[in-house]
Amino acid sequence: GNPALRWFREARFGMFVHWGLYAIPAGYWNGKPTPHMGEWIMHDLKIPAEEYKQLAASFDPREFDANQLVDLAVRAGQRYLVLTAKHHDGFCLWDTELTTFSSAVDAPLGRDIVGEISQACRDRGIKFGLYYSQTQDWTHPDAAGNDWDFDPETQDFEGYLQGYVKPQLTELLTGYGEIALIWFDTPQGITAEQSRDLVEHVHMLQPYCLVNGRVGNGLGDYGQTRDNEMPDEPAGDWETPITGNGTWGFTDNTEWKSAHEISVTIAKAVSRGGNVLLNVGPDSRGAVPSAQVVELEAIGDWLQRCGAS
Ligand code: JFZ
Repeated sequence: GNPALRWFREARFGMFVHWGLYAIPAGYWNGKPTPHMGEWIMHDLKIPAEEYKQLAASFDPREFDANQLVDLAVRAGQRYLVLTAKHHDGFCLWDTELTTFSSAVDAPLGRDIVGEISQACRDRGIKFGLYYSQTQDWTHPDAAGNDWDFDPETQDFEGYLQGYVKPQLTELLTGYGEIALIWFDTPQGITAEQSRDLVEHVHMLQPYCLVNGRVGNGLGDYGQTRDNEMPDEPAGDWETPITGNGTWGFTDNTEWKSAHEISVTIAKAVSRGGNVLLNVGPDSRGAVPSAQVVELEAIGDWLQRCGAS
């Protein structure tokens, strides 16, 4: 196995950060509620790419402070953080050469969020990883997932992987120091050869960067459970991603799991050899909902009292 699994096995608890343009509509498009998770609004309401992309012009969370976010992870007893560099909508949280659809160029904010959070993590000894949607990209004409704007019959998915995904991964794995892991997602439709190509590309650039199981086709350095689920007993290296409130991207949902429930989930996962990656969905100003801040602090307290952090 990858020697980097050493830190992963001791990590136990991490912060997942789903942040992007979907935090602006926050679950509603022209007053209409989206039926599922906030970050899926473009897909579920079939919003045309040209219309959705205009959200970038309102992405201006000037008050966002990466140090505050990572300080919260530290207080919660979390040892790693995974940020959505690019989710299914294609919006990029770094200054990429491959598109202007990013927090650094199309957004008035004009900042490199991946750079800011990676620095804050490095300063605090928190491992830093990146979520990257490798198959779905609803604003890229050759990627999967958007059949209301693009025709799957004429798409060049391999061209998108070679000409867009891999160059973007090169940027992320060469421009921001040590990347602890790449968190791929929704591998449906990707061939074994294509998954292998991505794993090799990551490891060529950073041999100790872990790749999660959702790169597809049984590959990757560690396994993923279904969201909010876990195996009954120790089962190799695994992680369970969980939401705080039933959505990954920010919405007005207030059905928070209790700090107690999450603490029990962590205890169970640790006793079965896995890690819990708990999501936070910052709002359009970059703030973590205050109810969740209180909760994270209570979990951190609990971990400290039982000697786990
Ligand atoms: C995916 C994404 O579509 C979602 O937006 C979020 O980023 C989440 C962490 O990952 O959703 C999934 C993927 C896989 C399962 C469930 C939701 N699964 O295997 O049960």
